[in-house]
Amino acid sequence: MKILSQITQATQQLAVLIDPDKCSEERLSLLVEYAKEGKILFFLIGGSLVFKNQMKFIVDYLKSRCNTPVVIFPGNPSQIDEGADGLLLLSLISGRNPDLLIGRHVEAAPLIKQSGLEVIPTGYILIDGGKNTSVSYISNTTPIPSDKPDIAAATAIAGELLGLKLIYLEAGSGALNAVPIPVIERVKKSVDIPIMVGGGIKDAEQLKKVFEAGANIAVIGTAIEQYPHLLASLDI
Ligand code: 1GP
Repeated sequence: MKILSQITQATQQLAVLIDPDKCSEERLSLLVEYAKEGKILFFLIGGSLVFKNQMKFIVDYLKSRCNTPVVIFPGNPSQIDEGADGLLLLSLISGRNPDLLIGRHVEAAPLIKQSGLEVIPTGYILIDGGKNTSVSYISNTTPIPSDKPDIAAATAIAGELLGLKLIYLEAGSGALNAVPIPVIERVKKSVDIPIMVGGGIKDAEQLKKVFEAGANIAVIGTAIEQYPHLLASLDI
């Protein structure tokens, strides 16, 4: 089944974000075991800043050991790896940086078109997570204030009307605060496309609240990076 169809049908499913610079073979092998147990809907690989040349190794490692889809979450076009299954084509619609609304897309479009990757057009919306994050700093954009669900909802509706297929509400990796529940609830009520929520989710209790607020998919990176067995305790 196509990844977007899986996302659209998903309720309360988990995507695990792998930062290619912070990934060991030991950790990957644990993630593969949890993926085989059905705990992970798909892997996301990438990040705002990636310095080590490990993308291909990680993609090949996962693809050769389990059937869980591998989706590129590109911080820049150099992170696109043809061996993966899909790609989030991110439009940073909470920001006003033209490069991240259309510029990078133009640069990468021919490569993406010929890659054979399943492209998932995604409205990427940054929500203030209580501290400045890499994604906000590197993208040179200001997140939406966390107490402004109306702005988040209007932004998500605009993304849906523009034809995007997925909304990703992002507090930023390692955020102090996850995306607030009222923001998730408001966005969920406002659009008919699926919603993915990530940044700062640290435990099972928080994850449950994010799901109850309406997230189809939750993304966890840092907490699982620090303690992969967290996956065992999650009710998914
Ligand atoms: C970042 O939303 C993801 O893009 C995951 O964030 O690392 O805080 O889990 P964390």
